[in-house]
Amino acid sequence: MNAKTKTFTALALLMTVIIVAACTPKVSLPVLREAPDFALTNQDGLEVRLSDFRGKVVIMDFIYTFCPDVCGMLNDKLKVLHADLAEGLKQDLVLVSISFDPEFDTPEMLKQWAIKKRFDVPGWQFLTGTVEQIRQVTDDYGVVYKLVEASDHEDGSSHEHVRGFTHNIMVVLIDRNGMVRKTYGHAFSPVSEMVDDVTSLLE
Ligand SMILES: [Cu+2]
Repeated sequence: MNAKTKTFTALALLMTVIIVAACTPKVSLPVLREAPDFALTNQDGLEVRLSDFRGKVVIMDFIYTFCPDVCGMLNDKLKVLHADLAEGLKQDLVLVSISFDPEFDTPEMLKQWAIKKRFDVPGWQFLTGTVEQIRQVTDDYGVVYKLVEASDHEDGSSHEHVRGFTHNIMVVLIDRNGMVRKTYGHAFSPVSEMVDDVTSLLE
């Protein structure tokens, strides 16, 4: 090969690499399992099933409205995720927040919380149910939570106005076919990771 041919070959190779890189999605998420279905009640008092959203991508988290910090932050993150998605993809993403404090989080309470905190993405579902229904869905999705009694406070103090749970963080990404594709287990995972993941399922 003369120098010219070599340069040409190298260029052609480089172009191929660039084209392949551009055509390959940034992420390729495995299919983990079928997402267990449920029927719960939303902030407008309407029954909502997970299977209602077949054909859409669902991002679902588990929260309680009295949470002093993490649950609100998590929902702020879902809002940013929606904002950061490409314009043409937004309408195919459904946000779902399920309360694990159904005794306190009535539909009306969830509605007020969403208004107060400006969780105002169109179609966002805030779900609650009976204690048994919530126990089932949290078991199905590996959500761990425990009501902390006032007497449990380490300094022995009592805060009657505080309703506290210790809980893990569970955000579940479900594809258009109702399959779990990824879970996020900590509050500080970057939104950009979720944006890439959701985009890979929507495109
Ligand atoms: Cu919380």
